[in-house]
Amino acid sequence: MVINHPSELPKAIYSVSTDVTQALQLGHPLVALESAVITHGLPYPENLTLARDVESEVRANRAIPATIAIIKGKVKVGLELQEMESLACEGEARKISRRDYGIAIAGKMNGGTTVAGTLIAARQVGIKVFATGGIGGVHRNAPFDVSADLMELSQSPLVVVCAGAKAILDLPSTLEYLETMGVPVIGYQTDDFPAFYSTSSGLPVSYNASSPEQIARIATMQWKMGLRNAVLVANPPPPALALPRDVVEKYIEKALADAESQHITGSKVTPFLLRRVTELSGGASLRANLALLKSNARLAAEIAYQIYQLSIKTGEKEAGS
Ligand code: PSU
Ligand code: MN
Repeated sequence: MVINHPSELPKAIYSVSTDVTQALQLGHPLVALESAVITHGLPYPENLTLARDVESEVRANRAIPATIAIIKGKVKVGLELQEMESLACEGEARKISRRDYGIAIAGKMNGGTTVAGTLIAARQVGIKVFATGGIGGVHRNAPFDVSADLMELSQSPLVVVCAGAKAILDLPSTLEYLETMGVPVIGYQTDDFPAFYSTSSGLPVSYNASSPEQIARIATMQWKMGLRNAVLVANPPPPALALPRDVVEKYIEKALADAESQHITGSKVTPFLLRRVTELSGGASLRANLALLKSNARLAAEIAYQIYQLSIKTGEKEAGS
């Protein structure tokens, strides 16, 4: 399905808020935000505060936020406060990756969209930039547990800002997979792929970009060529709140052992590991998590604004030639 205008989206499935529709029509900067972090990634009430804070962060940096979720079987792009509240505290929302869309819409469910789920809706609506915390990836010691996030990144023409991937994953295999699928991993002012809580995983990125403008140029050139893969931007967590790699590794090893002894499988693995690492580390990991989500929202808004500026310049050039 190729949508040229928000009004062409099937109304039985999509509901796009007024300010997002307006920004889409005017080509103004927009930042998509995921909601699995609200439903499955963070505890209540931090999840609700965070959901509101990231939206404010986007607005403060000259872009319109578009949090995406499924509410009573509709794909909502741009949530009302009350919808955010029900996702944050009701605890019945489904985790929405690609395979879950039909099930959740037909069943009139509520759902929090993962990176994969958010990418699907964002690209259909025409949003170009997306901020998240950490992407899914290849799991350790389970080579067939590969997050659908990776596949979706290979077929979604968006800039996705993350803090790398958590070291609960097999990070070298995750980066290999991204390379195979043609997804460039751009470090923001770094040569190292960050590991979510830690500023570095010790693994190299594809390129070190120094500014939001440079990232906007890279993405714009890919789109001009007609390439459909994402540009993954890896923004290290704020150093003041980042945790040392060896400390995080101890929590992860314990969490992985607990998952195994409790026979946790499938889509429950990631939320279980996230929760367990949070418990084991106390408040420190939660503080790092919240800070990096806001920092990613800010960088995403800056990139969206630069993409908008470039589109104006290109438009002027084309009109004048
Ligand atoms: N990693 C995190 N925090 C998260 C997630 C991953 O550090 O909240 C969530 C994201 O929504 C991501 C999803 O898209 O988990 C991946 O789940 P799975 O591995 O089941 O594909
Ligand atoms: Mn999985």
